[in-house]
Amino acid sequence: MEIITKKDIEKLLKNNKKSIDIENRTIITSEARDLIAKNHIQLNQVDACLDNLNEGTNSSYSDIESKVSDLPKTLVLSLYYFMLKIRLFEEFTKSFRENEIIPGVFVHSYLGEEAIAAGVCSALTDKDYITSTHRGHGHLIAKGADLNKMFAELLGKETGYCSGKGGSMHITDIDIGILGANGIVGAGLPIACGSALVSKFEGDRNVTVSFFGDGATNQGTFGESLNFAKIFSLPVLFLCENNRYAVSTPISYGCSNPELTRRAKGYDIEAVSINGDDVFEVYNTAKHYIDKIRKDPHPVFIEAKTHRRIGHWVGDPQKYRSASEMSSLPDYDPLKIFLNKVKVRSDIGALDLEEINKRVAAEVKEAAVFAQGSPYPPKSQSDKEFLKEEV
Ligand SMILES: Cc1ncc(C[n+]2csc(CCOP(=O)(O)OP(=O)(O)O)c2C)c(N)n1
Ligand SMILES: [Mg+2]
Repeated sequence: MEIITKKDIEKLLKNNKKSIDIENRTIITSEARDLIAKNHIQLNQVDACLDNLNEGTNSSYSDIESKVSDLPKTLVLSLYYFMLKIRLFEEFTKSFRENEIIPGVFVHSYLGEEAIAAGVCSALTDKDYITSTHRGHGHLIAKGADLNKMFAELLGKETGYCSGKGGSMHITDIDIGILGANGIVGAGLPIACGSALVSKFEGDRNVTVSFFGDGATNQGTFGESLNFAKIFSLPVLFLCENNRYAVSTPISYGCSNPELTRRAKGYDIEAVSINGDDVFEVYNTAKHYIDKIRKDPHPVFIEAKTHRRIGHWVGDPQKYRSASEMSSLPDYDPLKIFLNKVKVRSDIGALDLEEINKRVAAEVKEAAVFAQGSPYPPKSQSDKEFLKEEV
């Protein structure tokens, strides 16, 4: 995807150009649009972006697992819908950050990890809870967060989740069970225990999922939370997204033993390791354990092995990753894996997927436009809303 900014238009004007030939996968910033209108520059139709996902699906994933066949069509399409929604949101986010439309420094992208959030959250009800991380956009979208408010928050706009004052890592929506993204690595685990403790006391049968990374398993909160959850038999699913890096530190260096399930088993907690790039494997495993936890409260640990598609943050030059590792990343693309596996479903055709492509592209684009068109919070409010009650 490409974004046309004010700077691009200024460059065109300098070269006396009066027309822009752009593909319809391009979006234009509002400042650039103003300049275009003022200078009567001609341009063709603008539309939302959509990666050509059908190209080059990887043959190493052609082994079709029967569990794809067992799921209802609406569920399969919904898994695709959420993965694609996360993908497009993150493509826009990446471009917005690269073009400094998103202020600040750190935007942590969920690109490449879409199958985990989509698969796990599709096994939850609206009343279940999640705790998220610094890399939280995918979790929030899959749990039903409002895209308009999310984009607006990222852009620092008044209409955002925190009136534009919290940014990417502070998005919370208690009404739909989102107990917060979190900039502090490992901070979600004890919050999840607190939430699960309430469910246990109240007997409400709700389940809390705590998402966290491989790096977070080195934090003290990891051991404390797993021990606490075990001794009180809390209804909590610890969902470790193992993308094999904590910033630039590989798991082989940062973790005493990279077999992370052993850490959970040390607390006598049932633990499994799965392919986190395969949304069917994620959904089926998560559903199995979430149903069990709901019936009989107890903690479970799932390690979902995955691949971080870009840097730790948007703009990270990733000098610590080899060329061969970088070139292998498209092989693990969860959307391509999905499209390859879904071919066995004779009841799901190109038209079904195309309809979702269009719907998602429209929703994401609309949210991006909403955020760009929203005002910044007024200066007079800059020190407000940080505390629940004014002191
Ligand atoms: C308590 C704490 N220590 C350090 C950091 C800086 N930091 C931000 S993200 C990160 C790496 C986290 O790695 P991981 O848990 O594997 O998550 P990933 O970024 O791979 O999704 C670190 C060290 C932080 N935010 N909080
Ligand atoms: Mg990691």
